[in-house]
Amino acid sequence: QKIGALLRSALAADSLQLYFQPQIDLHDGSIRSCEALLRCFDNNALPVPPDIFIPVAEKSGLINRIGDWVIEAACKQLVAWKGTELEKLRIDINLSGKQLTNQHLADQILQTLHRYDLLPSQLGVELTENEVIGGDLEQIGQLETLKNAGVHISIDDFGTGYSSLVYLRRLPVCSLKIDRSFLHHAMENDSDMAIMQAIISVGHSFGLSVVVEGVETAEQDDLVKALSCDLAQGYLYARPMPAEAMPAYLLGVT
Ligand code: G
Ligand code: G
Ligand code: MN
Ligand code: NA
Repeated sequence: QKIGALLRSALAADSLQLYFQPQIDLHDGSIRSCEALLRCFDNNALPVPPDIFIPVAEKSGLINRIGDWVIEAACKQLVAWKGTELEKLRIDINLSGKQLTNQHLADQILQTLHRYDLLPSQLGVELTENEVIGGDLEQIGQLETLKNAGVHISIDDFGTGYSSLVYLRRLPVCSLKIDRSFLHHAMENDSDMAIMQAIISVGHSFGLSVVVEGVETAEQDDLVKALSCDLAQGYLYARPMPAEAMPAYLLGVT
């Protein structure tokens, strides 16, 4: 209830914020995309973790308004980056499965992009495996609409859900993001290592790019390169940061 009220007042005051975490291309070190991560601050300006407020938002139905806010905020950020060194950066937002039950979501996203004079390829969406699999044909049709228009579609936390490989083949998807728990344990656990290798190999054979999450150490960076992952995200390269910090980060990298 307290968190519900906090979210409502944050929406009213427009005080939610997007943080951005760069994705590193492991082939050439370039950065062409970043994940947008929502931040909500309490009355003492302390961050409330999304793992806490997203489930509250989903239960209370606020997720639709919050989701709309995120779509708008990502588009505004892309506009703000126009004409700067960040203008080629794609922003990937997280979608909650609940949002896909809105039959107009895909059209709404495409219209918002159009209204801001942006290309669909400047935006990506991430959904977890179960949110995509659990969806009916209508919902998968919406993802298809987005993908056909050029929006990048990623399956988030891949490996933790229940998708069969046959199913994966039919889904409108561009990338798989391997859940960070696998990399975390891969160093000491052979079966986690085997799962990572399997995901990468399946992803590649379906023509998908494979993103590994949670790279924190140089050893893990070596490993994911050796396993021929395509992209990586993690604290080793950059923590999620406010938009203001992005230009300096990219300047330091390139
Ligand atoms: O940094 P991190 O603590 O931001 O994110 C924790 C979880 O919250 C992740 O699983 C992420 O997918 C989810 N999350 C972050 N931002 C958003 C958002 O804008 N919408 C939704 N639905 N989930 C988000
Ligand atoms: O579920 P999703 O992939 O959307 O969640 C992204 C979450 O992972 C965010 O909470 C983000 O802050 C977190 N994250 C990003 N990089 C790392 C990392 O290297 N280590 C850990 N532990 N968390 C990370
Ligand atoms: Mn994500
Ligand atoms: Na994830």
